[in-house]
Amino acid sequence: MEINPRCLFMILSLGVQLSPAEFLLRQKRNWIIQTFTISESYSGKFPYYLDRVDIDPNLNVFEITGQGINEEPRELLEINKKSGRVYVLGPVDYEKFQTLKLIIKAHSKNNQILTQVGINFEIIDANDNPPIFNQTMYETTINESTLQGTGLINVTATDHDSKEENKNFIFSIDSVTPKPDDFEFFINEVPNFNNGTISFKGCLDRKKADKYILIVKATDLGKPKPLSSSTTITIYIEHGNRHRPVFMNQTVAGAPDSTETPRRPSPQAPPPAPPEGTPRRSQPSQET
Ligand SMILES: *[C@@H]1O[C@H](CO)[C@@H](O)[C@H](O)[C@H]1NC(C)=O
Ligand SMILES: *[C@@H]1O[C@H](CO)[C@@H](O)[C@H](O)[C@H]1NC(C)=O
Ligand SMILES: *[C@@H]1O[C@H](CO)[C@@H](O)[C@H](O)[C@H]1NC(C)=O
Ligand SMILES: *[C@@H]1O[C@H](CO)[C@@H](O)[C@H](O)[C@H]1NC(C)=O
Ligand SMILES: *[C@@H]1O[C@H](CO)[C@@H](O)[C@H](O)[C@H]1NC(C)=O
Ligand SMILES: [Ca+2]
Ligand SMILES: [Ca+2]
Repeated sequence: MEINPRCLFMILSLGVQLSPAEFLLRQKRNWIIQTFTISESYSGKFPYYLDRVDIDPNLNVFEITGQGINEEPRELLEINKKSGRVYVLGPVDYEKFQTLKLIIKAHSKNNQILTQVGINFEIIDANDNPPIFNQTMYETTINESTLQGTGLINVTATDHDSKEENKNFIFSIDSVTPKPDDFEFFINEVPNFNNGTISFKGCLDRKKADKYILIVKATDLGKPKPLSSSTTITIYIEHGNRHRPVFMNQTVAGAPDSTETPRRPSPQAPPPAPPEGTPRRSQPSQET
């Protein structure tokens, strides 16, 4: 929210002028902008001493208002009206607040001239968000005859930090199970608009494994400590040239079980090995 200092000053002047006793009160426009910085990354104890506001010794501060005090983020700051000492009472999130604007109102001790001082607190971004995948797991089914270099599946991650180095990240493949023999998976390391594409080099052979489980990591470039998160990608390999599977005795007691959706998108696909813990509902066709 932008506060126009002139408007505030006018509102204040009107309020003061309503009192006849203070009719002769003169207002002085005195905008001294002092700026402090607060690091989002502070991880020590609260409250902590931050800095001092230079309060003119001829002034009597009677009110300090604004963000961090009586506006969101409330009760973040405490400023001593006499000493000007500023204490930070809790953590602040740069992703929510980048600058806090406060107003200090004071009367001069001798002639009651009203003074307003604006002070700003700038929040410094820290790397406090890891890049997060848009799904905790992904799966896809690919044909055994898929050519190397083909994009198999896309993943997306986003990092909510603000500074470039805190929000930029790279993808990497942490592990592949089982370990592939004569081929390898890869992912584009520099994400294209936060998207990564999994591909492979070499030759797929379903006889060696009919599925691979990849742990893919997104790691940001934040300092001093990069943050990361992972996701699981399951890639089922299917035969390129098999017959349509025959499903036998799939329905119990008449009506088809509508909650039991097939795992594979392709109707040509042979049935997958059932995942652990689920009852086997169909049998694969006999190989000849
Ligand atoms: C991945 O994204 C690219 C670019 O948007 C798209 O062309 C491609 O079809 C996608 N691949 C898969 C497997 O979804
Ligand atoms: C996550 O990202 C992938 C790849 O960009 C996309 O295909 C998928 O629909 C997204 N999922 C969600 C839940 O947004
Ligand atoms: C890649 O990222 C851009 C921007 O975030 C998005 O608009 C696009 O849909 C994404 N593409 C894929 C394939 O996920
Ligand atoms: C797999 O490949 C075979 C033969 O090359 C083709 O007939 C079939 O449609 C493919 N299946 C998928 C899901 O792409
Ligand atoms: C299917 O189930 C019926 C009744 O339970 C049984 O008689 C039949 O032999 C089964 N068929 C196959 C191919 O398993
Ligand atoms: Ca941050
Ligand atoms: Ca980050």
